[in-house]
Amino acid sequence: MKAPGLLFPVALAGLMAASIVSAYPAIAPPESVEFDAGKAGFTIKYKEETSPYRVSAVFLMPGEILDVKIANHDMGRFTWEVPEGTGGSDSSAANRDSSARPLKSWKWKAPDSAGLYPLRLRRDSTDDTILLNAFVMVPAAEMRDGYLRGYHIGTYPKALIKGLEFYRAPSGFIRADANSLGARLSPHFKLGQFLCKQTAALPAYLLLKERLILKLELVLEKANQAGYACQSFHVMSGYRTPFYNHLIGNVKFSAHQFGGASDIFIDAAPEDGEMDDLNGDGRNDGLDSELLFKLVDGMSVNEYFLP
Ligand SMILES: [Ca+2]
Ligand SMILES: [Ca+2]
Repeated sequence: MKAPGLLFPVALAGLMAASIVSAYPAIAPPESVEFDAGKAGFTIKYKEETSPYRVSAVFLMPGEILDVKIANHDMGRFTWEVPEGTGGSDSSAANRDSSARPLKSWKWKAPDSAGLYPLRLRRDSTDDTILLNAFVMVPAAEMRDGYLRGYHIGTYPKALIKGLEFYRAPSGFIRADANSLGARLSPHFKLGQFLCKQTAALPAYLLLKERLILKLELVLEKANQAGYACQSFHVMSGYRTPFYNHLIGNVKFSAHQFGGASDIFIDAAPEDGEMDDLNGDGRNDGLDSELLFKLVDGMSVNEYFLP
């Protein structure tokens, strides 16, 4: 999971082991912005995910129908906002609030053209809002000889690895261009942090699983609770194209190639592109990544990913 020759990143992939976080050595954080987990006062469900975050992301194929539900009970009325001209006639009819009972679910049809479409769900009584950034992907069917619109991706296996759905060959890719690089996927992570490190001009294309971003937010919150003040992680390796993975000498298919893994470290004090000295021993090394690793390893995947 780790790229060779790099500084002890912590790999976050697949499922995390269950058990409870115990005590970790905490160092006094430098003067910094207080960490805000970025949660709205309600929780939404979409695809297989559950998110309480004021900014969330979903990746869709053109024409795909997105279902968004409020997970909580008795929250009153919500206002659902979609970009003008999107939604489709069917979905707008389904979303019309004509009954006395407040709506708890909405549908949105992804437009045919790839891009970023901000969807908003606002709780009328409190103005709490979740911005759900919907990324409509470019179909993988457009790939020719391992290239998608000039970007080198390589080839995915046709069969599922170990029979797992997680490793299904992608049906589409997220487009990252100058406008969407800075787009937020969650309160503390942006699309541009997950690009493959291969040298290429924009637009680039990538894969991400919604679940990975939610996990990263959870780990980030735990890290802050443990005393490691940071507003995001340094993502050393996010998405890897099969082409790049092969280039760096990794011949096996890994979760990185399916957008389901990232190698991370804390780089906040100082923010210098290198992992921080978390245990305060004057060195940035494996002992520091071990602290972060313990945090990830000790987390339960059930905390709120499951209903
Ligand atoms: Ca640093
Ligand atoms: Ca250290």
